[in-house]
Amino acid sequence: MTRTSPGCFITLEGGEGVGKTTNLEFITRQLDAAGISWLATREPGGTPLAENIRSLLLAKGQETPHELTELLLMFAARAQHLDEVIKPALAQGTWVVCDRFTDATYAYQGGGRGQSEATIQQLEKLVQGDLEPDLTFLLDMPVAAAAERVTQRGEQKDRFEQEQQAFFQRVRDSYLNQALKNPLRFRVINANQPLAAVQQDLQEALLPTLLAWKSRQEEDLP
Ligand code: Z5A
Repeated sequence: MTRTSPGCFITLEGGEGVGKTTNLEFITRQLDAAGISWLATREPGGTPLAENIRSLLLAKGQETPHELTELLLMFAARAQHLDEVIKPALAQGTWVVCDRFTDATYAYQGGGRGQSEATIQQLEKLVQGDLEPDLTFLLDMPVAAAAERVTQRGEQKDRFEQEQQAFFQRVRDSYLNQALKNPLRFRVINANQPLAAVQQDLQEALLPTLLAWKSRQEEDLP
């Protein structure tokens, strides 16, 4: 009997402007080269309903969401995204590469806004059960240098991007703390170097997961 190995769930994390979007494309090119089927997605978002929630969250509207409202909307979008996209893809053996996931909630709503870790953990358990990424790349760089990249990009800033440097410093500290607590899942990548060097580091960090998955797949062959 042939079994399909479940796909691998990879997330990219980091503060604004650290290069998540740029490097997500790089990772999917590596997966193509390895002959692996993949799906790229993002949070908040990834389904029509969750993308609508994203618009509500990022808009600089007349009514600023209460901090708990913001937290609940993040998990509401995530619940939809998991059921509609992430879980079905993983079950079929497709790799899912996601631009941000729950570590962003701990960093932004926890570290940034001050929501308690216990509250976030409760929602995480409710929405995800035991599901968590297999591998998380934390693209890390000083807050001021990342802000400079965002400014140079020249796009209008969304509601989060308008926050002050102190907010983003708390976000960065929270991410680094999470990486320290979860060394098996996190790979911290120095994002404050030329793109080619960042991508060299990413490629090396991805390789063991790729090889392990391939060998599991070979074991599953009839
Ligand atoms: N959020 C939250 O609060 N809670 C949650 O649970 C989740 C999210 C899931 C939207 O996320 C907001 O949602 C986010 C947190 C919140 N707000 N913030 N801040 P997002 O991921 O869509 O937004 P973002 O972080 O602002 O993404 P971004 O601005 O698109 O940045 P990026 O994807 O990390 O960077 P990039 O677009 O790939 O690169 C930025 C620029 O730098 C670009 O011009 C690149 O060409 C350039 N770049 C990239 N790498 C390099 C290197 N190595 N050298 C030089 N230049 C580079």
